[in-house]
Amino acid sequence: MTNEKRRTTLFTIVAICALMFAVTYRTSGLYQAHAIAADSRALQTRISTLQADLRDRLTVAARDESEIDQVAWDRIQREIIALHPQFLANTQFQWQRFDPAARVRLLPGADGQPGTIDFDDNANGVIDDPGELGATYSDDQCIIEASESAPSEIKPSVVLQLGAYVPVSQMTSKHREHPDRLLVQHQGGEDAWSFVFEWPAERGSRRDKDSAQ
Ligand SMILES: [Ca+2]
Ligand SMILES: [Ca+2]
Repeated sequence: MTNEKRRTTLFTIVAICALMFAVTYRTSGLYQAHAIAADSRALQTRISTLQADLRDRLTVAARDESEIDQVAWDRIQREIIALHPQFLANTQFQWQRFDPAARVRLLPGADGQPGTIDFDDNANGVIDDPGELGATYSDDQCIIEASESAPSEIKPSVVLQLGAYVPVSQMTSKHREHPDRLLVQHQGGEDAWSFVFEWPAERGSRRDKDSAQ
């Protein structure tokens, strides 16, 4: 075999290998994309089933009892968890109520200083001035204080707005316009998802706000 023929053969082999690698890589990518899409659909289906079960039990409880109190809500949670024991492992339920005077407050976070400690977050020539509160990438915190709770004494802090949902235990009176809602949050080893479920649905919009992640 001449050198020219050897080069041609080698080039052909390399080209075929590259083509096979590209096809394999592409097929693998498509397979992964399909698998992710299938997992997402399966999760959404399970969340929809969970929401339907929640709605059914809340409807029955509301029909049989004048008010869904903490005892009834605890019972409903136990029933729902018994229906979906594995799916609801590491899942938290929280009944929330709108508090028009709740304070959404910014705090300086664990480092105790606005923004990042010892850093001029807002580039105004002053390190850790109050204007840095809430700086991006810092450890500053945004918290919600129910109107029935005492204001934070941590300084500096700023109230960004009034009005937010708080745990029902911190807000006794129902709001006329905003229905109560259930916050369901799951944090598993490999997955995390959450959704908000308004109740009673007929008092507000009947949408469930899902955010499967
Ligand atoms: Ca800070
Ligand atoms: Ca500054």
